[in-house]
Amino acid sequence: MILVGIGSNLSGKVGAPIETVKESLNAMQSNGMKILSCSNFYNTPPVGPPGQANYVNLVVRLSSVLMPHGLLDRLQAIENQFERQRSVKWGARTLDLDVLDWHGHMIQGRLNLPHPELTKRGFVLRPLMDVAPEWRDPKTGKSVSTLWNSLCVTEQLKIEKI
Ligand code: A4P
Ligand code: MG
Repeated sequence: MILVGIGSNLSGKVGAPIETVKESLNAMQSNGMKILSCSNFYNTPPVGPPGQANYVNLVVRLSSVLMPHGLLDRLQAIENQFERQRSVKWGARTLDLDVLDWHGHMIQGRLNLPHPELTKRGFVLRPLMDVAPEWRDPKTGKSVSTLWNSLCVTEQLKIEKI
């Protein structure tokens, strides 16, 4: 399965983060990605430099004939279309589209798969459970619910369904 994580915490040309993420779904559909299912939307506290607004986070499950790097290129083009600036690592952004998994492949380089931070992040694991409860981390074989349950309860409670 192909899984993409979506995040936004900065208003852009189409409006507030929630509008940007909705529009990004249309852009993905027009760029060779068929959205099979979409998670709930979550309000999540920022991981990274302080002083940023909360994020809207979600995960989509896709079907696509695009190969992993082709998919990354299209996703980055969509980020740019929504005025994504790349200045501060983990800084505030209008749109972030991360490839979380591409059919269980493990790759290192310009594209790292599975996404290296995925297993520690409540803002990814919670929506991932909505769209792919059967998903397992290709590296460790751990299920998404096991990974979610290994986060502390205070972290889990910060991930609020919108
Ligand atoms: N890259 C490598 N692997 C991947 C992948 N699997 N998916 C490369 C997407 N990109 C991948 O990413 C930097 C480079 O990573 C890309 O050029 C690509 O070649 P970027 O999006 O330009 O910069 P970044 O997002 O600041 O860095 P990074 O390391 O991708 O950060 P993350 O992991 O995306 O985290 N807090 C909350 N609550 N919610 C969020 O969504 N997101 C981040 C960003 C931080 N804190 C957050 C959230
Ligand atoms: Mg990113």
